[in-house]
Amino acid sequence: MAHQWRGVIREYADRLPVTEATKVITLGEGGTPLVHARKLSELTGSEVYLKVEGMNPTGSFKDRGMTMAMTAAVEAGAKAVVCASTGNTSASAAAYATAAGLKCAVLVPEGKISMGKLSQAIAHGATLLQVDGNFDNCLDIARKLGEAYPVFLVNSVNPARIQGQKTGAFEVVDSLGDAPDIHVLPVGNAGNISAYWKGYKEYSAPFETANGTLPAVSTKTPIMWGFQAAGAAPFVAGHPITEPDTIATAIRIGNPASWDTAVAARDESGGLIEAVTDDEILAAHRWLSAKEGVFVEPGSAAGVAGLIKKHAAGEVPSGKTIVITVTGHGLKDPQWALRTEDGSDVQPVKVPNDVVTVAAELGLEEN
Ligand code: AN7
Repeated sequence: MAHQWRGVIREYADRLPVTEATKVITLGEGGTPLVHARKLSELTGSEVYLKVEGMNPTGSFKDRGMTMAMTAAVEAGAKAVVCASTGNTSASAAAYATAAGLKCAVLVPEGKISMGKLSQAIAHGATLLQVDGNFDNCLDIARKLGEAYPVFLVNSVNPARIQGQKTGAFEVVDSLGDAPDIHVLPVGNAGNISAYWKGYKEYSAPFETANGTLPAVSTKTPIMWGFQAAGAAPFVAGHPITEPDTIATAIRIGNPASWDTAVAARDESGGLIEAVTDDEILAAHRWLSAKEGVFVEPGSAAGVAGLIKKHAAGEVPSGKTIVITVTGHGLKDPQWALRTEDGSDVQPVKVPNDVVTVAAELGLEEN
């Protein structure tokens, strides 16, 4: 029977801090495809799947957390919300604030967010301020606004965000029938790795709800592998970075808010958080679009870059199930697709309005 996906809160209500009386703010997020990655599976000898989070309403995984954060904002009687963002959080906050009928202010680092994300925040009517500073500076200001002014903070330091984002792990288990052996994802502010780990842990044990105890859904939890951009890799350095730098603007973050929970995810799962270079990120970005048919933004390719790098080092086991979250859509930041490996831009071939010339250009012979 046809089933219309109802968004992550209604689909997973018994595992989220909501009640039947909660007024749910949703745009139908979640229920994203888990795509078998044929070429990555061939490469590694494991079954590799991509959790394609670009299929969310605003084109990134942030919508899973934003439905919860905006629902909580409405429940708290907020009139306005604020967030700091490298782009995707602002796009999501702006859309969900519109759905909730709330005012939205977003703080973004000047010149360092993609055109697609900027357009989304503007299109949804957010007040967008470009701060003369990086994401970490923006988050400092947003936190202070949330504390001392009448605005509700919807960054992932708000626990409602992590609650919503943990549903990504639930969906993976629901699709595969059990948890994967390894879960790979990019790490920026570190909310998502924390959220997935929370979700996997909750699904692998009995879970107490208001209506009784739910049985465990999975038999195990995965090993968590996180990858940061080399120029913005505080977890690899072991301390915050004051001048983070990478072409992957989504994860250009030097002082992750969810530090302790990300370290716990890494260590409790027996996993790792390592770095990949911008060149490795762009190569993985190309791999996904040219070999798998999945178009992501550069930051989203960091997990895939990490898997390819670990494979080259002989550190990816075969015969396992591996899931990689690709976090945001390629149309967010499309100009990277037009960049060739030597750094020049692809120029489309121009042809006259004539079938014989077009056929010749395509190398076709008449049958
Ligand atoms: C595509 O939008 O931090 O480690 O302000 O947009 O949970 O922060 C975005 C982060 C990965 C990193 N991939 O996730 C923001 C923001 C994409 C992202 C991350 C982000 P976290």
